Amino acid sequence: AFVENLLKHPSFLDNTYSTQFIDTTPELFDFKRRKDRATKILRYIADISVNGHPDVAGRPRPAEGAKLPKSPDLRAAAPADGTKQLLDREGPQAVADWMLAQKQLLLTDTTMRDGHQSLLATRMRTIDMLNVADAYAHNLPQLFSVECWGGATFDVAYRFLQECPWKRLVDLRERMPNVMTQMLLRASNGVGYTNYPDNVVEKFVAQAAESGVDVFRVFDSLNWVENMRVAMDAVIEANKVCEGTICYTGDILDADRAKYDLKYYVDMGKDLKAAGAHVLGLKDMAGLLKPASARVLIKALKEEVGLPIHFHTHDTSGISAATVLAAAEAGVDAADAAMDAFSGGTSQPTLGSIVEALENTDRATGLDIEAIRAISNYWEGVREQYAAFESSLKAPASEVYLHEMPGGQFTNLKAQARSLGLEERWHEVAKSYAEVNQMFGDIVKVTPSSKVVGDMALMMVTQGLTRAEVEDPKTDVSFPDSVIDMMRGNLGQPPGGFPKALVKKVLKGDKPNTERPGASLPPVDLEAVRAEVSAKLDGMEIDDEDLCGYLMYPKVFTDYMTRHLEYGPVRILPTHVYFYGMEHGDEIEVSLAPGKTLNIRLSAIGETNEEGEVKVFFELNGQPRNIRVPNRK
Ligand code: BTN
Ligand code: 3PY
Ligand code: ZN
Repeated sequence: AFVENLLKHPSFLDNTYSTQFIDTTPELFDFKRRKDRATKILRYIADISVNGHPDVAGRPRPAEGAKLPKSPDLRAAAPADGTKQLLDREGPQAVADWMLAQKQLLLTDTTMRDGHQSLLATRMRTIDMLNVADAYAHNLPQLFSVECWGGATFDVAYRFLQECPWKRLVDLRERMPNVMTQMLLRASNGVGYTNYPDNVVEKFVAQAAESGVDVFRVFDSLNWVENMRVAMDAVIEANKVCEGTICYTGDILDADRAKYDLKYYVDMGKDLKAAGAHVLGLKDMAGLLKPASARVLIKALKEEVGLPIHFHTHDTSGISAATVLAAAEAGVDAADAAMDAFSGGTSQPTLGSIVEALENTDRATGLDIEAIRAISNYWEGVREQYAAFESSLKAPASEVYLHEMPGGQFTNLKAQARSLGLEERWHEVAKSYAEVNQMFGDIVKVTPSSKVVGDMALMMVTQGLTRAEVEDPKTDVSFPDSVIDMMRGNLGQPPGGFPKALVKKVLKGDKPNTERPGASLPPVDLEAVRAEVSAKLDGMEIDDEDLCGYLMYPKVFTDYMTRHLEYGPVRILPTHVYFYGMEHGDEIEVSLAPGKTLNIRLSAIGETNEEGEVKVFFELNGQPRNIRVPNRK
């Protein structure tokens, strides 16, 4: 729909083609359209080559002469049937039953979602995923699932990568027809940071299911099952796998953290089962679950809940693989890991090493270790291209047990601290984060509640405020908006509620809402919103995927679309060109559609003229093309 409407867009109508001519000459239609998209892409390359990409300015570059990632060889003639066929033929309950009947530890590969979210600020582009998707389908058909969507990837795709997250999903689904795709869904917070109206959550889940998500890991950032039902019901309604998820915090073996004890987790597991979960997710977003605690927790959940259990953790501490192995011994059904080159640190434990560790045991995974190594080698080449987004965590750190920051937040918060001039005081920020958690009543910290704790911690360090001062009714404190919002109840309620005295101080006596936030949010008139977005974008047709993008992130979506009209489908560019442009003599081949390739050669970059513009000289499929772009340097 989008491409048709590009033709109605003023920037298209402005140029020399006659619309009359196109209308009456259908065979030329496709040619003009392609030519127009090619021009837009040349404009993007010209702009980046002259001005650089703002996101990588001043950041480390890929190593000189780094070899470009090469897709692994396919080790089978066709993708063998996998979990996707089981789901499509027999439904989500059959998947859950099948999981319980398996002896091997089932594995989910998180590289395409949490791996790069936790290591590279979520910046991995779709093209780098698609170039290895065939290898996953052909060479690793025994994977339980590939986590490749949701969490932070949704808004980062639009916001920073100038690509449509839905297109990513549809394309990956097509290239991996045999393995279930998996997404991370923040329950009523969708893939955003705020509670959406129920009908928005329902619409989003239905669309995600239709566009290609098979397994939905649904969690709530305060572990409030009440606030997970709308999302879970929508997944069940779509006949997809509903992984109702417990977020793990504290330590069940530590008597000082009795709020989150074994009984708490078992009760929550039972509640999630009663709410219709097919699979029980255990999401250890900060990597706090220790091996000894995992043995106890997994055993109890297996015995008392009875659902198959899917365990997710992070390696910030450096011992997460030990926890996965302990969980495997205790009978966990499935676990998450990242391909070796995207594992460790704030990411997941190492997939290849878990496979090796379980070889010749009764939990052996059945995955082909040579295939894993080849795929990891590919990812190694990909990671090099994103050197600009590497974080500064040089070694595992037991400090994670102090601050309890989620892996996905750690690098972000560190970057935020750096931008506030607090880089040297990072360990203070970490301490403050822990203190804020206690002040908030010891809550689960995961998007979006983790962001609230982070905002407060940064503010306290910046302003030199102590916990005692913040809590003292006589000291004036101007709280961050996110803190006020959470204390109002807009993210829901933690177990036991927020501390009353703090709520009173933050809300200056206003009464908080302790009901489920969605209960008081009026439904959105979806067709009215569709018309509104369309009007903002010159009458462009807005399909359901676009509508869902707008519903989650109105400004991010319209900004994306506006740039898309200017620069075209830049997702097809190789990553080094997307971030660094081209130099004279460089030549690339890109694919606009199957069988429609563009050969692009940059022949020269001219001088800046009096209007401050630079002429960039290209050859497009052998034909000279010049593009003028402003020099913004
Ligand atoms: C961004 O906006 O930060 C990411 C998308 C890329 C936008 C392109 S980069 C070249 C051109 N110059 C800009 O400032 N924006 C577009
Ligand atoms: C997210 O919500 O994006 C997370 O990764 C939480 O762990
Ligand atoms: Zn995670």
